[in-house]
Amino acid sequence: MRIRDLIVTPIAFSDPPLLNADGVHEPLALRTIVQLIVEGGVVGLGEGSGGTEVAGRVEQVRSAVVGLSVFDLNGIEAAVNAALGGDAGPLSRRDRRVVYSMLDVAAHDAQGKLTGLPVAELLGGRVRDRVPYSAYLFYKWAGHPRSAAIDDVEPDVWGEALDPVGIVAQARALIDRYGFGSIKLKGGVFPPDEEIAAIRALAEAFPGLPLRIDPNGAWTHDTAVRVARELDGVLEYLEDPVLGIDGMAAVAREVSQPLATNMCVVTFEQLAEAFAQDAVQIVLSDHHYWGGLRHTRELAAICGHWGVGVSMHSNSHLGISLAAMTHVAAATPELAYACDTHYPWNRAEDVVMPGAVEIVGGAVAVPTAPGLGVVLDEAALERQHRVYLDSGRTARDDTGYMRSFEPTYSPTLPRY
Ligand code: GKR
Ligand code: MG
Repeated sequence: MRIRDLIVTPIAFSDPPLLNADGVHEPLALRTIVQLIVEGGVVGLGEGSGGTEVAGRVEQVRSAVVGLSVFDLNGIEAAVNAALGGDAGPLSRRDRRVVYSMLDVAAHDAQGKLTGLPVAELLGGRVRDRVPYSAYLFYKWAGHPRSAAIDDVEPDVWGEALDPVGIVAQARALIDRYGFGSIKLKGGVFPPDEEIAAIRALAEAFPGLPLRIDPNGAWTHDTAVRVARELDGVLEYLEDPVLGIDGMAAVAREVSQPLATNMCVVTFEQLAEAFAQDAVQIVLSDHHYWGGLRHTRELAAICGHWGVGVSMHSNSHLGISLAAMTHVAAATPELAYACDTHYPWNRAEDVVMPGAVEIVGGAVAVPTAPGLGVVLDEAALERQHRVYLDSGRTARDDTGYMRSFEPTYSPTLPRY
């Protein structure tokens, strides 16, 4: 079953003003949707990082993959690597994996449609029928500003969350709607004592629910150790309190709760050093940059062999990615934590037909239809592509957007 064509569609969709250590989310998030057309008419779907540069890189590999068997993942990966210049070329392995991952997902979707099997079965078989996700909380403004005045906002449905009361209200809204059974707070925004207070307020409001905080490396060593000690016994894990493998290892030596990362370990090449230093106790997998679904399984297996836990990272995404995350999570025995997902923040402008991947009772039921189990909404894809074109946006820039309201804003880390 040969690949006949590859269609690459950059899209943009609404995103609320979510605050993080880099700044604030812009009104539009960017993604790339790929369609792998296989002889006989089967179409495999993939979704990955957005922006002009990434979409261009996927375009660049089209002629290299056309003609290959959609079952030949090794061949497709080698072709992608070669078309992007390999190790001698301008792109890092991680950047090349970002491109390959979209094709890997699309190839798995096509393979499933051709064989009548859900992707989870192609990945070794499901070990769970429902994949739990966590409520992903963000400090946020009441809405995107209408002008350069930060308080002149167009209010959104979520409301403001700038203190413990707002964060608890946001958690309540997400849990009421989706039934989440664990909570992650994106931190690194306010002075750590305010974020400790938010975690304590969540612990009080939702007793027994596992809690995590992720400041994306915004803290110094001393701050990280202090926060970890103050929240000892309160957190399920502490995610990226500081930057770098050495920094994480130094914190890990002084605190008792597990440290997790999606920042200092993002490639296979970094695993040996991180494990040797016992810098992280949990790696957040993410098929979008670990090189697709098969390599995510390999990552989990390596972690399992080394006694390191596995969780799952997320960025702004839509339903094709949620389906792919759900299938690989279902087929990953080592995964022992609820996965992250931004989906509740972005789902209103999805490009797949509704209903296939819904978060109910805090989990997504693993689709049983062949492939990923989602159906492309072609009109929606065209609509969101038009939004992308009309926006003139080319890349995510949380810092630049923040600076349009606070010109002196500095993203330099550590901040606290
Ligand atoms: O969307 O603001 C965000 C997140 O901070 C995202 O960019 C991170 O990659 O969610 C991510 C994380 O866990 O670090
Ligand atoms: Mg993180």
